[in-house]
Amino acid sequence: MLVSSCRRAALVLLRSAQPQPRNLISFRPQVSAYFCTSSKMANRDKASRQLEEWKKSQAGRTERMTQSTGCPIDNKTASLTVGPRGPILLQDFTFQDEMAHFQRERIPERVVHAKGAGAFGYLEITHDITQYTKAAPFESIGKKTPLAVRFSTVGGESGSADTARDPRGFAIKFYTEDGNWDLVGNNTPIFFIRDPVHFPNFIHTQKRNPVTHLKDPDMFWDFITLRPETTHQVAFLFSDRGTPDGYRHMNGYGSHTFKLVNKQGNPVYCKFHFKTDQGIKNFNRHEAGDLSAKDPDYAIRDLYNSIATSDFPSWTMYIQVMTFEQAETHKDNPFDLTKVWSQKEFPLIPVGKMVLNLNPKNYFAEVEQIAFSPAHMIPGVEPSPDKMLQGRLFSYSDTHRHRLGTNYLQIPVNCPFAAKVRNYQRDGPQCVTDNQTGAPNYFPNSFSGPQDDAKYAQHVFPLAGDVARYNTKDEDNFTQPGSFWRDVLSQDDRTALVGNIAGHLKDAAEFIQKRAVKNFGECDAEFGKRLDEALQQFKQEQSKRSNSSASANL
Ligand code: HDE
Repeated sequence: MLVSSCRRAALVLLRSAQPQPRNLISFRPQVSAYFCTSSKMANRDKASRQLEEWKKSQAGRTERMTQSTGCPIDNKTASLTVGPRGPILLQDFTFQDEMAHFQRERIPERVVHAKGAGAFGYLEITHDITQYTKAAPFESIGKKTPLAVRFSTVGGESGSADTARDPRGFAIKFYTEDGNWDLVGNNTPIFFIRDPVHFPNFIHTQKRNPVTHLKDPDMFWDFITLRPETTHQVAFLFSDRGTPDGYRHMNGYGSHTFKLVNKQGNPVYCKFHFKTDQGIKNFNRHEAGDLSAKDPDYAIRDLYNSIATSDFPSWTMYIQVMTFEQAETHKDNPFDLTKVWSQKEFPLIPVGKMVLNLNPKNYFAEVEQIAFSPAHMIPGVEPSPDKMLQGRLFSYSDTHRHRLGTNYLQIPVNCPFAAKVRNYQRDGPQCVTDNQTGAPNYFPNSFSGPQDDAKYAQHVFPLAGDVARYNTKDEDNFTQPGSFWRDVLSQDDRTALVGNIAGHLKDAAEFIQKRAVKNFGECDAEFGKRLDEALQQFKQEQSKRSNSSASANL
């Protein structure tokens, strides 16, 4: 009797901890009338006042302090000792309980995208795209689907600066009636590589040198210049778009090519775009550098404060659509993640608006533990053959099982609360649900276990080809970055791009610099020439500096 009521209580608690769809949509944080009386305090932003606001929300109530078992604690100011000078007794469970938990506070940080900020909100549909997809969020105009977002930098550790030059992660989790759909994208429509086999090596070049534990001036540019398919993304990254002003002033992209399937079972290929309604704003390298010292958490603070003051950021969602016939005959490989789809050929189709209107209640519970995976799809959205996407379909759930455990989908922020999970999985470490109570744990069965349904079958398609390892290094790497240089960037943008690359590349070995100049010159001769000149200038300045310090030492 006791056990079953405990279980019920636990379930009620668990459910109340989960973000509820309606709450998310209608939630409006109190932009409350809480102003400090002292003029010094009045200048503090919402993020800095979090503790004061908490106190206010408690309205003078003080809760009983307990051990993690719920047992009340008599005195938290001293350990239990024999006499005032100790030693400590093993029977001091209040002390043991706290220390043992403290020793286990850290979970592994994400191997990439370790530093980030999260928020909740919704997607509201403004245009009908049911001719392309049966996916639940797009069912009808006006439909709102609750969602969680996590923005991040990629290469740095969890304590690194928010304004570092890096792509920004732009990951969205839609809580739909058909389960959670994760669109795990970036703020760039392209990526450095087109075959996932390179990913761990590429990432190693952005991390620390295994001997010096320092960022290494050669590793990144060595890899980049040996794999010229990186050129397009590197040109994007070293423009001022590589240092966006926080997370609100940048676009988001699903980046990969996906497949959409409609109610009739007809497929198209698709790209997802989220254009910022706040307008694009970037820092130049000097501003970004200054901020990394003055306020390394700039982007987290900016997002938190904007939501806390009801200045809710939003993005307009679009798709691009390509038919299977167009994909077969197009001059470019439509599944190559280093290339964009021309918006002239494949115009943006408006879909809806994504609004973020709710800050996390607790960072660790709802942001550190949120677990996105490109494999978390729903009927109506399917993978394309894009090798990079295929590689990611395995990686993410695998890393979550390591980082968060087998039952990571039971953690409230990850649990598909708008759908009901019914299957034949049971047990495992940290199983915190009712474990599907008495339902049969094997299939097929004759005892009312959950049943599969052919209406959810994926789109059927033929495939053929020679099984081999295809090196994609020498595919067309330079046409699109060339037109990025000529047609997208302004004269000022090009000057910034050259300065940003040279300022970073100047520390690499000379043979690597030469290879970089050659690759950028393949995009556009002027690009290569200007980069070469900028590097020469750095060299001259450097030798002038070392000559003058040598003569000062004489
Ligand atoms: Fe990721 N990536 N990635 N990535 N990625 C991770 O998953 C990986 C790629 C992206 O806020 C990891 O949970 C591989 C492209 C975001 O929690 C890991 C490949 C794009 C986030 C992983 C890629 C992304 C991640 C690390 C090459 C944009 C943060 C921790 C095939 C389209 C999500 C984790 C969050 C995180 C693997 C390339 C976006 C290791 C193998 C391309 C936004 O699983």
